[in-house]
Formats: sequence, C-alpha cells, structure tokens
Amino acid sequence: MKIIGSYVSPYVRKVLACMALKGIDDYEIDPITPFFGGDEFQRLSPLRRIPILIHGDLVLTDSSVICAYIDEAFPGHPLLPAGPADRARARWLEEYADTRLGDLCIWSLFYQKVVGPLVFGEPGDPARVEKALSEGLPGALDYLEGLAPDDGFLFGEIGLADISIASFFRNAGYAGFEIDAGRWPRAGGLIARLLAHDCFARFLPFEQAQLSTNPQGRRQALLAAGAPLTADTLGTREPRRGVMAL
Ligand SMILES: N[C@@H](CCC(=O)N[C@@H](CS)C(=O)NCC(=O)O)C(=O)O
Repeated sequence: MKIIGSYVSPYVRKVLACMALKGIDDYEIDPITPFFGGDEFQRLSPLRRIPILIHGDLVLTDSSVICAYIDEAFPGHPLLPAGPADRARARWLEEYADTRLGDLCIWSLFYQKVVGPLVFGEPGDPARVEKALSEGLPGALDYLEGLAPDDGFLFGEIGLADISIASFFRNAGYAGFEIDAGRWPRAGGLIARLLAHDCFARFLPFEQAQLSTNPQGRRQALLAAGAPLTADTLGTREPRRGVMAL
C-alpha cells in the first residue's frame, strides 16, 4: 500500500492516524506537498490534492473516501461507532472538520502564515487570519465545547470523528494558534488527549523532519527519522497552483 502526501497535511495525518489505529503499518509514503506534484500526480489526483492511497490497482483520493475504504477493507479497531445514529453523527463531525476546520485552520491560518510565504513567496492575508482568530475559531470551539466529553473520546472509543477534528488543530498549532483551555476546557482537553495519543504522536518526528528541512534535505531527514519512504517520488522542483484555486 502506498500513501502520497506530506506528513504535515491534516488530511494525510487523518488517514495515517486511522491506519495506525487499525494496526495497518505495512505501507510506503511519498511525502510530497500537492503544489510540487508532477504530471503523474495530477493523473492520479485530478484535483491536485493529497492524500492519495494506492492499493494494488485501486487509486483513491480524498481522505474521507480513503478512511471509509480502510475501515471496510481491514479488520481491527472500527473507525465508526456502533448504531446508525452515532455513525451518522460521527460522519457529520468528519465532514465538519474537513470543511469548516479545514477552512479555518488550513486555508485561513496555515496557508496564510506558512504555505503561501514559503511555497509561493507571497505574503499571507492578515485580515483573513484575524477573522479566523477572532470569529471563526472561537465559534468552532464553542460548538466543539458542547460536544466534547470530560474524559475519553466523542463516542467512547477513539475513532474517525475524533481524529478528523484533532488533526486540524495540529496545523493550527504550527501556525501559532493555541486553544485557550480556560475558555474551552472540554474541547481543549479532548484535542490535547487526541494529539498525545499514539496514533498521532508516532508521526511527530516525521512532521518535525518535514518542517525543519528544505526540500533538498527533506528526504534524507525523513529517512533518518525512520519514515517508510517510497523509492520514487511524484514530486517535482517547480511549484504549481492547485486546480481548486483556479
Ligand atoms: N477533501 C479533501 C481535501 C484534501 C486537501 O485539501 N488537501 C490539501 C493539503 S492539506 C491539498 O491537497 N491542497 C492543495 C489544493 O487544494 O490545491 C480530502 O479530504 O482529502
């Protein structure tokens, strides 16, 4: 099995954490950022997005599709709770995370503060950052505060909904955002418990290797940290704009 996508992407992290939870560790990874994907990358991922999963002759894009596939195709820890109502609630929270938290933590914070300046040499949009910090994220955390338990996870056992939500806050942290635990004790506690869980924590050395190196030194740093890299990469040297931004 092969995963295409950077360890620093929240959507890739979500897939890797779900795989870790299910005990799937027999895979290789090509940890490219989507902007450096070449022609073959675009053939596999028509929206030029990561993650991609390749399993035999099956090629899947979109983290939700991939997580559903691995949950159905592999035994081990179920990613969804039991019962149709809770399963539907969990799927909604996955969707909420992928769209709203993605918009806030990735497009409004991480892209403005990290990706835009580093990849395209463009300054971020301070007004967008400010709106996310003063309105968007407080609103999202108010919502999560009403759902988060004092202990444990959203549906008892850790699962897809927990992982989907927490993954975005790792990137928000990389962009300098910290959850105010006094204002959102339950949501903050849940996200802290999740990000400390082994299914996320095991990838931190790879994320650090990715974040602390330039593209030239990255592969070596990841190999030194023990990342199971593919022999070949779909990455190129020149960045390209995403399809969805056009
Ligand atoms: N709905 C997709 C979203 C994936 C996504 O937006 N990934 C980002 C990386 S964090 C990406 O590839 N962005 C490039 C782009 O949109 O141009 C999923 O769940 O996999």
